[in-house]
Amino acid sequence: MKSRPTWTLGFILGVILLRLRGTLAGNEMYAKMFSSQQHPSDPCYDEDRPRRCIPDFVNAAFGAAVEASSTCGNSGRTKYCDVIEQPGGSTGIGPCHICDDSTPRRRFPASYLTDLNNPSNVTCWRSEPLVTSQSFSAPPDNVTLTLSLGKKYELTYVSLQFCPKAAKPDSIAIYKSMDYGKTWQPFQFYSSQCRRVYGRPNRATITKANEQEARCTDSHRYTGGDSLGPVGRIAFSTLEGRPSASDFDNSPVLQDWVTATDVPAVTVSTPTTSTLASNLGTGTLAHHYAVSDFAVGGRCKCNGHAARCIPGKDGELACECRHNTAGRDCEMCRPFHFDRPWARATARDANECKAVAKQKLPLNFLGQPKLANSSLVATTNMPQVAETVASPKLPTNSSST
Ligand SMILES: [Ca+2]
Repeated sequence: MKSRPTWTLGFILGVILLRLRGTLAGNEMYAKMFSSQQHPSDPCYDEDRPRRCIPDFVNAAFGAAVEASSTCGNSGRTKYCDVIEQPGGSTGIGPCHICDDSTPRRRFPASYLTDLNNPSNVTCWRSEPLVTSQSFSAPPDNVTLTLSLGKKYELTYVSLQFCPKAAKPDSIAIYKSMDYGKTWQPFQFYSSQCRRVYGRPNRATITKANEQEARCTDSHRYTGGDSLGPVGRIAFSTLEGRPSASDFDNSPVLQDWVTATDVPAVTVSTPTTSTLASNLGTGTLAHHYAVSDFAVGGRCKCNGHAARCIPGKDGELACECRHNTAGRDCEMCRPFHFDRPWARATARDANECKAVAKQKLPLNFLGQPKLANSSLVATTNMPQVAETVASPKLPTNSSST
């Protein structure tokens, strides 16, 4: 009890010191927050000079919504059977199981396509069992997986990892949309019969004249087995084999080519010679597809004018635009910043949008129309268009530049 007053005093002093430190740290953070846009820590500026900035490379599919045209167990208990690869490359039917969406361990929802891909706990989406006719002329039994990114991305690769003990599709088409699913363009085809299934030559050469053309390849057949082999992954590299890839900055065609908001993959089931041989007489073969990981590697598309994408006020992902640009993809100039036409930033030139002639601008809060050298000063006087930055922007540094 004797030491209590000392302890109390020490405690109070401690609290005061902590609060002081807290206030100092808070002020520092406050100051940093406001100056960050014109600070070297902003990747879009080198001191005060605008420079190209790009969001991090990510798996844009991670956690994204996928719509599957068919999911085993969605309409109640369904029997599906393992597909076993036999020596010689043919496939047979193994043990059968039940899928049922209302039972946790029997669920195989589309969300398993884009969840954490943990090799020690693989989760698979499964299609309903499909019946493949043993005739080349029969209509194909397609399954479509549509991945929605919710924002324009520039994609480097698209990959699908197939699960073991399920059929590996012989033909797969990957499409893309740049307008949130209104229109679709082919991105890549896989088939052992490119000409027959997709009407394209196998492994065509891409020239400068057709860089936006989807190729067809049978390369997935040669990963160790009859169809997809034991590895069971297809990976489409968007720029591989395209001549302008090395000069991407100056190729609007390829910049367009890699841009996507949605990526559907469509399997087309066509009987291969070996399944025909092993199933002669049975007429049909019931099988299902199973995919553990649908991944797309790329960057949120901001045209070199933002270092990250964040959810906007409407909850939709948008670029955090710099360089006086605006729009979800920083694809236009901010209002009153049309002194030069909008352009994508390159390694050499940030191509920032510039304020219109000074006399036409409203005065800033310092009462000065001095804006030409600052990319951010005008913000508080300007209407906010597609602005996603929540932090206020102060002109503290502008008068010294
Ligand atoms: Ca998974």
